[in-house]
Amino acid sequence: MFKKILIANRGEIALRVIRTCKEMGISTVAVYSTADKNSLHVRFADEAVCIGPPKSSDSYLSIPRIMAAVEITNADAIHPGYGFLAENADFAEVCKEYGVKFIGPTPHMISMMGDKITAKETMIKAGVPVVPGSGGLVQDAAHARKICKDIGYPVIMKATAGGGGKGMRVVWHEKEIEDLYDKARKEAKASFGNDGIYIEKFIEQPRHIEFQIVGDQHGHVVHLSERECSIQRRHQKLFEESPSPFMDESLRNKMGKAAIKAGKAIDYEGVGTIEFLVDKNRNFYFMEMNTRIQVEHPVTEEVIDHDLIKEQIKVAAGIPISGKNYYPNNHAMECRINAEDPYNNFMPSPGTITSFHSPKGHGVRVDTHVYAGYTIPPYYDSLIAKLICKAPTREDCILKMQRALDEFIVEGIKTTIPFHKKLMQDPQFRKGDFNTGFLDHFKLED
Ligand code: MV4
Repeated sequence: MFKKILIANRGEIALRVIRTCKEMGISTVAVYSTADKNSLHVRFADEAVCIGPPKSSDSYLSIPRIMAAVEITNADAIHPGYGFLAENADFAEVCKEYGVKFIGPTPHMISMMGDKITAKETMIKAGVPVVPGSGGLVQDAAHARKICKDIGYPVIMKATAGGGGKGMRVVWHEKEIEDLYDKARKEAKASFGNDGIYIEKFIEQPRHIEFQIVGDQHGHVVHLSERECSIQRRHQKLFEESPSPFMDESLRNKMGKAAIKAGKAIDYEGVGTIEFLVDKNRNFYFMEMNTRIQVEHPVTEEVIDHDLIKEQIKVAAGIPISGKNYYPNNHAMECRINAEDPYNNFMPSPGTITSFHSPKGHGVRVDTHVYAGYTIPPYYDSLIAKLICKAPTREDCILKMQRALDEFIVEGIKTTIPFHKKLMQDPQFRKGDFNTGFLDHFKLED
């Protein structure tokens, strides 16, 4: 087992990893930018190294600075958390060359799944259902026109280097092709330095349902059931739950089998997520694979009663997993509490938290790095807390979440708490009747 893990991240996930390391008897090293010198991850780690100024590119995204921190502290493994360098194949490669274990998959697995065309090709070969499409790069506008005609409108253009919504264009009519192909390419080039585009049939009003998987170094891949993540705004998830209200035993078995196939196709090592689009007729399609621990992992932890960070560290150390799948034993939900103003287009609201009281009681969990007096720096993402509730049924879970949201006091900044209170009261939401288009028509005020 590792003796010392360096956490190449900040905020709640850095704290989350430190907690599990402590419970496993592993020493911890925090790294931090000057903007984070008063952060709890710095305080609770056994050692802390300042790695640079606030700008991410000069601190949390700087591979040389992080490797320098590894060098001076003698850490034998790195946990990347999510975001920053978590899905950077070059970073995983540097770790390898350096002889420090990157807690996650190999550089090859990261780069294969990072390129969305390669990911889709891999899944087609493995027999995982994917959205019908171009099956490779679009050569030019004339080629795009032919593909669209073959697939049938509407179609969606996506960046092969993308993911998470950037550079996507939905095409409803032939006359839009030239213009939207050009826009998609330019946006992809500007965002990812790669203008490769592919085309798929556009699935209307799908649900986003993802499967958590774990693979070990001995060829076992299992699934830990699904999370429903359809409540998103501009590709930012705001709320997740498990089980999905849309799920039934037959669909879970089919999707679970497909998720395991996807993991086995690349001999996956680590925790990962297989994202699916699911249409109203319960057809499901592989969309992307995330090769990291995700923000919403606590939802799965609560429904299956296992520590996913511990699983990650164990498989990275070469310990085999049990080989069996896990199924939800209860219902769990996560509300993302962001420092954003839900009444004003979710505008970021950094600043000093003047008072903070987090909800408590049975079945209530709050993962956060903030406290009264803490100043949220403007340089990083706006997630300040994750409120996770669990209960025997979805109905009970909603009631518990409402109670917990009512107890949550955050003063001095704007937060997404009012949004979640309204969401919990929505009749369609309460029925479980929603899809990825839900927030397009959601009104906070009236
Ligand atoms: C799609 C789609 C419909 N059809 N692909 C959005 C994020 C990126 N990962 C892929 N996305 C979508 N891809 C096809 N072929 C609809 C979306 C989509 C979406 C997906 C998941 C969650 C929220 C979404 C919101 C808008 C569009």
